Amino acid sequence: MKSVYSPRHHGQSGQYELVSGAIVPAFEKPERAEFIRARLAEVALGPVLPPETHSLDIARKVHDAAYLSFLETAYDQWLARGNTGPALPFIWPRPGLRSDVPPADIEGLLGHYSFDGGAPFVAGTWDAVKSSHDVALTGAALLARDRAAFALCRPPGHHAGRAFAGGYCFINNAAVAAQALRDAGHARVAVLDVDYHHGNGTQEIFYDQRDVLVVNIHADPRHEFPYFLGHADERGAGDGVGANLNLPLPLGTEWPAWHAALDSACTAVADFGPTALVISLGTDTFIGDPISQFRLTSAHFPQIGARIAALGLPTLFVMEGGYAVAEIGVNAVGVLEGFDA
Ligand code: Q9C
Ligand code: ZN
Repeated sequence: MKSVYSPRHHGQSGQYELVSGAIVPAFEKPERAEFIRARLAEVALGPVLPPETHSLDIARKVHDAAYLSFLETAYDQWLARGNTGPALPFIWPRPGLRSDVPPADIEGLLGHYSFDGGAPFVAGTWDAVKSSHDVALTGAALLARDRAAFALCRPPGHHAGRAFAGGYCFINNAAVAAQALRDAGHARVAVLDVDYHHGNGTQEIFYDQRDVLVVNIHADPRHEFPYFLGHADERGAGDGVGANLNLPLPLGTEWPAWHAALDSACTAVADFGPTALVISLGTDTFIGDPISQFRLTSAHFPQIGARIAALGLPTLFVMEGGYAVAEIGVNAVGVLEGFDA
């Protein structure tokens, strides 16, 4: 299997985040992608290609144009205001406040275009975000000839919605890839999200569409981030009713229950009848993950790949979360090896 990788991901670095009331070093850090790249080489999975530069035309179909412009200019606006360091929001327009009038000041705009404080901007953020988007689109294009490909995206994307960042995500790389596959002629595309956290952004983007099935296996949002989306009763809206499936699982979930959910998810994908599949690949389901509470071991990840391969679909793997850095390469590449086996 070919992979796509860009060193420009390093632009998103040097961050801190707020966890349980304390400022701690960011979990979403450059080493993540480097450990995966090293493991790709170690097992000789296949060629690692640089991304082609793509326009934002496809991204504009899944994100608001004004939001994309905000992402591109946010850090310059932060500096122009006289601020320094990472740009982070501190106020959000929850119901009861006005969200229909975008603020003119970057301090307000950060809250307008985010749902948490987990997507910080630094000088290299836009370049990294754009490269991650290019990695996803280059991976999607490989499916014209190849059975599968791996987009080593960083920063991740599945928490980013049509007009909001959050949860370490800015552009929704998996959604952009799914849209590219639609545009390339696939009448129905499925997105299967196996990251520990619910992919609220991907769900929101495609919620009222019947041409893109979105299936999530994730920690029950009553107990885990992103808390405010990802319940089992969210089945899609309008034309999209029936084209969204959430399989929330309790904290502490081990392989047998997780694998049963994967089997249900794969049955739903097969029943939908897609001609292409995008996997939002998070390895934060791993027992050693520092911010997550499922209990998969490294031996389980190849079995995930094997079950996905049994669907027999052209498949693009898009990297999402996974914060046990020392094991992220073995776990993520393990899924790909299991698929290829
Ligand atoms: N107590 C992805 O996996 N912060 N995003 C959690 C921990 C948000 C995860 C704080 C986690 C976002 C792509
Ligand atoms: Zn995650």
